[in-house]
Order: sequence, then C-alpha cells, then structure tokens
Amino acid sequence: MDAYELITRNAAEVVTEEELRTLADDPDGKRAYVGYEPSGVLHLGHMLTATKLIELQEAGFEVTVLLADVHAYLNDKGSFEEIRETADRMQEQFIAYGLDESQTEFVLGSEFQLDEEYTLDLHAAELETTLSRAKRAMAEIQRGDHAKVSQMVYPLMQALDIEYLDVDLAVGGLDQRKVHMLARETLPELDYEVRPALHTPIIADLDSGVGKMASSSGVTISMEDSEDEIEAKINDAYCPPTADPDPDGDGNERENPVLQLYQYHVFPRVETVVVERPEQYGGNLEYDDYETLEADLESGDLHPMDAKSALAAELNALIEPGRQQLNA
Ligand code: TYR
Repeated sequence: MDAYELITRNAAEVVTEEELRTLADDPDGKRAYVGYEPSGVLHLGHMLTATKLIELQEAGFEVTVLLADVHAYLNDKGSFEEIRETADRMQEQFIAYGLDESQTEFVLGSEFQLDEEYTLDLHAAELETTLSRAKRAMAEIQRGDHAKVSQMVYPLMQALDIEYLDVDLAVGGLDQRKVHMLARETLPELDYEVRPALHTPIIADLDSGVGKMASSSGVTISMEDSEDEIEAKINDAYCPPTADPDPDGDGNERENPVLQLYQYHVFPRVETVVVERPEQYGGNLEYDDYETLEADLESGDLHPMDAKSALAAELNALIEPGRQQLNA
C-alpha cells in the first residue's frame, strides 16, 4: 500500500484530494490531529478516528489528540470539573486502544485556548463570520434545540485550533465536515494557511442501520461494556445479508452496521478474521480482507449469525486492553 492509500484508507471524504496527495508525497514528520469533546465513555465512534490516527502514525505522521474541554463546556456537556475528569479517563483509554504514547501528543484545549493571542484571533474570526454561517457549521454537532451563543463561538475555535496546534491535516468524522469547511474560509481571512481535512465515515446505529451511533441515543459499544454486553448488542444488531443500503429500492437507505464494524474497525487492526463454525456447517472460515467477507455474506456462504458472533469476539479483543485499564 502506498502512503496515499494508507493515509486515505476507509476515508469517506478528503478535502482536497490534491492537498492530501501533496502530504502523502512526504508524510514524515507531518502533523495530524483529531479533537474530541470529553463526554461519556470512549465508544466505537471515537475509536474509528483513533484507528485512522494509528494508520497516520504508520505513515510517518505525528499525531495530536485534542481533548477539547472548552468545546465540551461550550456545547453544554457539563461542568469544567466533570469534563476534566472525563478527559483524563479518555486519554488512558485511547492509549489502551493502541495509540502509541511516544508518538501521540495529548493536549487539553484549555492549555492554549485561553491565551490572549488566541482570544484576540477568536474575536477577529467572530467579526468575519455571520451568525447564520456559524449556525450552519454547527448543525451536526450542536447539542439541544436552541443554539446558544457559546455554540456559535465553538466552530470558530475549532478552526483556530488547526492553526494553534500547527497541524497539516485535520481529521474527524463526517459530522465535522461543515466546521472544517468553515475553517477553510476563516483561516485565510486571518492570514493563516488553509489545511486539508480527512473525514471518516459515520457508523450507523446498531439496531436500525440508520442515523449515527452515538452514546446519547440508541445502542453504542463502549470501552465500558462487558463481553456479554457486546455479544448481546451485536447479536441484536441489524444485519441483512447484503451491503446494499437500499435492497428493496424503496428509497429508504439503511447501512449494515455489522459490515461497517468489520470494514472500519476490525480489518484495519486485524490480519485475519476467523469465523468459527462446527464441521457440520462447513467448518471455520478465514478472511484476510473485508471484501471477501462482504461477498460471502451477500452470497449466503456466511450466515449473519456467524458473522455476528465472530464480530463480537473481534470487538471484544480490540477493547480488552482498555477494559483492563479501566478496571485497574
Ligand atoms: N467538534 C468535535 C466533536 O464534535 C470536537 C472538536 C473540538 C474537534 C475542537 C476539534 C477541535 O479543534 O466532538
């Protein structure tokens, strides 16, 4: 796999492809970041971008994880004290999940976002941005029905973080794309350089295959789940024997979250997936890549129940180190 392929593997979108190619030409020592609002527990949504960071490290990037305490506060996620505690726990969980500690810098937003220079830049950005523009950028991130002033400041700070953390690449889920587009407009207005962005797909809700997996609603898999809980959740997951989002052609699209988890969580981290089956049902199956597994599910050679039990085992193995750390 060449550097561009590794860097963009499983990305839903890159902005722009040309800028990413330039980065991939000489990735050594380039800097990428993801920011997370410390809130709840680390779940598979976070781990998807973390897996991308691990791939970027493999490609030679230096990686920064921003524990965005101020952003979480602005987005109504609790008191500063609670948010800080969550941030500490999340940092440990990220390391347990496989981010190399010696290659990963963890930064709290409040370490630099309250400095005078940052604040003055923020006010300059506020002057350049209409309320409707900021509101649009926040559509997929905003908590609550009524936008607060704090939530209008939020995306402008996220844009400034790209400059202040001195990164060459901003990484996030697809739900961050509008903020990153705003950043691409705002940074040049402050005479800063535009940086490219890479967006990971959004894993669908496990039960329905629609919407996004989130800890605030629906079913998620988190670092705090027991083995049994994960087995039960995956067992109940929506898993039609196809990856086609609209098999009946009625315009109602649903993702297959079981396949998404294989594609975006398991195969990037695991060489071979073994699906254990009794001899009488054909014996074990082994997969070295996602595409073959998907094809077997579609053709019926792999039964959804078998796909699910193997998935639960793989997810449990990926989460185990974090779980142990949590119980330590
Ligand atoms: N907006 C991100 C989220 O929805 C958090 C974040 C905050 C990301 C600041 C980057 C950043 O610079 O979780």
